Amino acid sequence: MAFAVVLAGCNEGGMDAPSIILDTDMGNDIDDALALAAMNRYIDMGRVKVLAIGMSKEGAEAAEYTDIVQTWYGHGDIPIGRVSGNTGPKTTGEHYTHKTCALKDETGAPLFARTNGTGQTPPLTDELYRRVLAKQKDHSVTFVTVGFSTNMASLLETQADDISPLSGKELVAQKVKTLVMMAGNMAKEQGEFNVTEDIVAARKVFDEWPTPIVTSPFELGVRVCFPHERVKDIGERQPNPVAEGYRFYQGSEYNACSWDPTALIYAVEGENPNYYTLSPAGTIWVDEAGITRFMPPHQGEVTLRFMLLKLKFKTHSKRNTKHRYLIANDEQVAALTQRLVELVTAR
Ligand SMILES: [Ca+2]
Repeated sequence: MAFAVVLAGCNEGGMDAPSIILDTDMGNDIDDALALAAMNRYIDMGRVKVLAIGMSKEGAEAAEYTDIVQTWYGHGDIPIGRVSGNTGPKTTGEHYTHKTCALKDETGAPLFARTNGTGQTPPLTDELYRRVLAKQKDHSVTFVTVGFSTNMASLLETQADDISPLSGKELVAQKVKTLVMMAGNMAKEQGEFNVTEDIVAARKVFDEWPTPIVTSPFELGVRVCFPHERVKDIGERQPNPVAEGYRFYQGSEYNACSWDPTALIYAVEGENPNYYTLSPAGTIWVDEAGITRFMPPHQGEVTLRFMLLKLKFKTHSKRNTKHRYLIANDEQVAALTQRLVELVTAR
């Protein structure tokens, strides 16, 4: 079985399958569910190993809906964590997750199976992430966060315990290879949802996270739109919780902007020039209003914009210069959209 999985990965990508932790605000936008569907396809292809899935959204339905999707795709064994930290966003309420979880079959029983059952309380991501990270090889884990920075900021704050003698920051520095985020807007000085919902956490992560960071910014995902006419192709068996959630979210005529899957595709497939180009390495930081700015490496030419950025930048003492972001032209956006559709409608 392991041999077959390795072969499947080689056949398609010829690269080692990365180990990832997915952190999601499942339930706010439907693109988290599309990312989950794509992730499950990658698992089946042997392209990725998923260690844990954490919620950055409050409310029981985020984890319950994720459990339903994972169970449907045959990967309900991946541990799920609930939001940690006390600066998190208060974005509870009735969402597509709630409606999908409540669906019943003709006998009145829940329409979708759960692995973890209803009413169970998942562990906090602080504990789950520490436990998972402590068991991994050094510099082997890719964090993929497609929601708020809440859980990553909280993890950095954790202290040595019976799980690991390392602090959260030390554990991340030792075990994590890269943090891939859907966060920020690099094209305009405009707040982006994942950042503005928890500015304190986003500032902390961009300032203190000790590994390289690659972010897929707003202006990329807004151009990668899942075509609504393909929703019917999600899942070979009906009903499918991603398709049901999609219809509950904005109706069946909506072409879903797919910010989150772009980050996931990068995390799994790496630097694929068919889909995107990476910016040079520099420093991304977040101001008090949640605006993200990129400080490019100094390459000799001192422009007025560079000088202004440097003045603002001086107020920041932490200087991780290994931040990059994804850029895509129209051809790359078309290829990325096609890839997303292939992944989400594959079974
Ligand atoms: Ca999201």
